[in-house]
Amino acid sequence: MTTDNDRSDTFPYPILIAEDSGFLRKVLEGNLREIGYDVVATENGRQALESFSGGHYPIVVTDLVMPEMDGLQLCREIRALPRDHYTYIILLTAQDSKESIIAGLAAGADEYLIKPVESAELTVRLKTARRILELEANLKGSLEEIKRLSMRDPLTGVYNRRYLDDRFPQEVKRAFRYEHRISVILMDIDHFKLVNDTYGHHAGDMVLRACAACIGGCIRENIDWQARYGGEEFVIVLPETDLSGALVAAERLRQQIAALVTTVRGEELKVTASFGVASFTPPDQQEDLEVAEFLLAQADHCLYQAKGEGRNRVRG
Ligand code: GH3
Ligand code: MG
Ligand code: MG
Ligand code: MG
Ligand code: MG
Repeated sequence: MTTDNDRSDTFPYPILIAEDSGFLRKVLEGNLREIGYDVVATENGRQALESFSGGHYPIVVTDLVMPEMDGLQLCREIRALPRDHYTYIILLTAQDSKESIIAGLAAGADEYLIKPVESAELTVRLKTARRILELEANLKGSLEEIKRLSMRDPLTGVYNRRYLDDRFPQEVKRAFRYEHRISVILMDIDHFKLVNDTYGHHAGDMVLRACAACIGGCIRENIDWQARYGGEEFVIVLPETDLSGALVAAERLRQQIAALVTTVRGEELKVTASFGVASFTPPDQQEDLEVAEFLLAQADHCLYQAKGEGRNRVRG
């Protein structure tokens, strides 16, 4: 007996079945449809594998003894395929020996059912399958969220140092390979300690947020990107940009930061920032895995110069 509650009209994917007996195939297909599942029916392992490779089938129900490719081989083939989602495989067979059960599970089946199987049992077995698939989907969602969070600076929402360390060398390598230019700007807020000391840490945080937003609004969308490098330091990466272009961008940024007003509890705060700029032009340099590090060091050196020469300026 099935009730409306057991019905599975919310499962969004068809179940892939492999069964060489035309009669049993029809019966199984009828049973599955009756309990609310869509079905794609195939006649042997080979056909099932073809369908599987071209579609999305989180649940497979397969016979064991079939011509061309049997259920054991189908299990092995599915398990060997690189997939980004789990496949729950149910072996459904008349072979009820212990050896056969062990062989089926060893080949990669999650469940071994002995024919004949009633709709009621099929219903609950499929619920087990869906619990596993749901668990996997939830875990994947959590992992994606963790990955997203691990790339971001929680205060400003921009990329963090970890992301920079990961992506910047890749971009530099790509620039080298394709003989593109790439530039980097290192920005450091001037006398930021004084902001904290005068207005408090919270006000400092607000200024950092405002600066990140200001940078975001100032750079080319989907081409340039920024990361929070340290406390009050930001790195801006400018692909396809030479030194003179990057100096222009840094100067524009300098002016916008200097014009930025952050209002905290009625107080209007203004800051300036200093900028170091470095650029990579392919023909001038030998291939060097440390180019990314070198560029950042060079930008840091220029930033130091900007600070030394009185701050609120760009040096490259
Ligand atoms: P300079 O012009 O030489 O760069 O001077 P500075 O005061 O900006 O530099 P310094 O390195 O002496 O101080 C940086 C300050 O940034 C000190 C630190 O407390 C503050 N800071 C770092 N991270 C944060 C943060 O997340 N929030 C706030 N409010 N302050 C931060
Ligand atoms: Mg068979
Ligand atoms: Mg600093
Ligand atoms: Mg500073
Ligand atoms: Mg300092």
